[in-house]
Amino acid sequence: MDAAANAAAAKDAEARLSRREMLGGVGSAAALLAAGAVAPAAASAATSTAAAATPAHAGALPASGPATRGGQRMARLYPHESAARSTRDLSGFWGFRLDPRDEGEASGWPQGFSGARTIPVPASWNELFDDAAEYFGTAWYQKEFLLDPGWRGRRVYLRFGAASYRARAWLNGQLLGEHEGGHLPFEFDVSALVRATGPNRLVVLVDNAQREERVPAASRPGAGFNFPSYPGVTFDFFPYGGLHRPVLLYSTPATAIEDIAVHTDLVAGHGIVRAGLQVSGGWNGMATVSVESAAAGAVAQVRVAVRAGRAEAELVVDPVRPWSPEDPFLYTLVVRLADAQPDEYRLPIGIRTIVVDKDGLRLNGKPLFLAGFGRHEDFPIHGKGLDLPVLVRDYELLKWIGANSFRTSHYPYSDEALMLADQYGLLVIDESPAVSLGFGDPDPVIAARHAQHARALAEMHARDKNHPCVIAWSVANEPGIGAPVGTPAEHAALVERGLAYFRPLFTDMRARDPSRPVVLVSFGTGPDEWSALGDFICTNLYFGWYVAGGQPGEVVRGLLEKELDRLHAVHGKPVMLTEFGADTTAGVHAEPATMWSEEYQSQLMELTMQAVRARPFMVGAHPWAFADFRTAQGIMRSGGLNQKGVFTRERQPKLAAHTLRRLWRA
Ligand code: GCB
Repeated sequence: MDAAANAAAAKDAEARLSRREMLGGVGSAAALLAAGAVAPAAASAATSTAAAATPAHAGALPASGPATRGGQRMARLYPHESAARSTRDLSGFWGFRLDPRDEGEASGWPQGFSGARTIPVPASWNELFDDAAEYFGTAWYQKEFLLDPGWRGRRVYLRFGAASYRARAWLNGQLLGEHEGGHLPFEFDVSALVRATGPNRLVVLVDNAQREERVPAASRPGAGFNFPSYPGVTFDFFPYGGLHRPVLLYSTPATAIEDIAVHTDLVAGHGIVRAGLQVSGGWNGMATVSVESAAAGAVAQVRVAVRAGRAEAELVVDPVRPWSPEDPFLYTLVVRLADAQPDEYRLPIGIRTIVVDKDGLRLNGKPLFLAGFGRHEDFPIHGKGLDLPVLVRDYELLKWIGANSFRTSHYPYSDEALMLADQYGLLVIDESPAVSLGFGDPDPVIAARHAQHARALAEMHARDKNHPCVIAWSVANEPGIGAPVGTPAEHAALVERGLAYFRPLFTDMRARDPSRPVVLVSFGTGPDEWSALGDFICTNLYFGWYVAGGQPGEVVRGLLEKELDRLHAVHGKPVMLTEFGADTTAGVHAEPATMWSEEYQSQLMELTMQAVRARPFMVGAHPWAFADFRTAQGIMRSGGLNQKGVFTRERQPKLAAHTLRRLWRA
């Protein structure tokens, strides 16, 4: 890096640091030094594998970690309906009560509580009730339901799509278990507790306390902030609380298909589908596995022997209609067990390959450039609650603008978001909830985050592994040294600490899934050593905003080009610009363009896309962000909104949307 780029990078680091302080994320220098640079115990023994991803060759079921924990089962197969399975959605009105003194459990609320008001599920509580607008503690939900008479004698499961952040559930007064992590599903086997006649009462405690050991994390208590924000979080989005995704009841036969792991390949013009199966209770018997299309019925079929609950099937689909953004064709993989009560599971699949090597990304053997956005699950009133109309509108707008992809910044999105992306042919970088990790924090805090982060990655993979839309896993967004620039030795120790943290996460993710690239999304001067763990380099650069804001286009362009070239030279891997942008208040215009105006954002998009497209090693560019979104209040976020959206929060285009549409649809 030459002197000018070096200075710019240092400025970027500084700007990031003070921005993070503004968001409440950086501990005091004294605390950071006191914390030392010791790696979390679990991390220290691991090694890294940074091999480029190749198409998978195994259909074997990946080890996704313990199937049950704290009474809950890891949610793997989505409860799609079939001839043998039914699903009931408990979405709707529930009873709700805040518990600011945390007295509910001791006061018998698990049996059912009085004083409830009505809340919709799914939704966040924060934009519904004024007294809950800034409420980040414990709240209680309850709902009564009757069991479908046809479900008697069958296995019955209860599945929560997501509860932010920790949930504990009781059915008819009996504790089912507990789950931590706000963005992934969990389920309970309720067969023994559910009443066949009379009402069943479901009670759920949802705790959304902002704590520094959670992922993502609250800011460190007592840390010295330059620009406090409220609430004090380390990340730039609002920490909404609630049952954010549907709560489903589903039933299966006694012997059930518990997991399927599909890998697809394209060889000499035909499709290969490999499926690893897992059946409950160590079952032995025969299974039929077929690939069906709506028009042609079964296009491939095999019978396999299931031994001790495991089997692998390989099917050849010829001719094949590969899945791609231009033609997102979905087959259905159907698995049937030859049992007295035959289970049947129907899984939508797309047959495609994704490969990264030093020359770039290839989908189905063809060069791929990712044009799209970082997004958020965020909408007025719903908060982070699943909103199907918004989902459809967002994907329509992605198609309108000519995008082919998005990143689930900064946490796994809903099941529904991925199912719909499969249908729309949108390519997804699936990101874990580990945003803004700081490595200057004390050992026990980092160790707790590491354990939670590892679980979230296992759960994300277990849930999302079969979606053709998911083309890469993002382990984290913008982890930082988390300390003001210290001596080189202090800096090096923190870099090492981060490496010891990340290496085992990369190793585990690659072991689970050799078929997809694994990346880490870095920023400006985020340590190159961490980015190097990824199969391609992902970087967030805000030249023209946090660095060189308002300066002439040539200055911004020069800084950007230098940093992209530097990253490519250092890593020798393809590079993706995963974020760039400028806050823009819709309706503010300026000629010549100035910061915050629609013209400024539009010009920044255009010059950035030109610089990116002129570099063959660039595999994508995602402007930040798709739409304006709610975040913590502070002096850098007018109206409590991040306004870097190319669309407003209500999904109306700013000038930059038309510019990108022109560039991306050309
Ligand atoms: C980033 C973060 C994103 C922020 C964005 C911003 O680098 O990844 O979460 O919202 O910058 O607008 O500052």
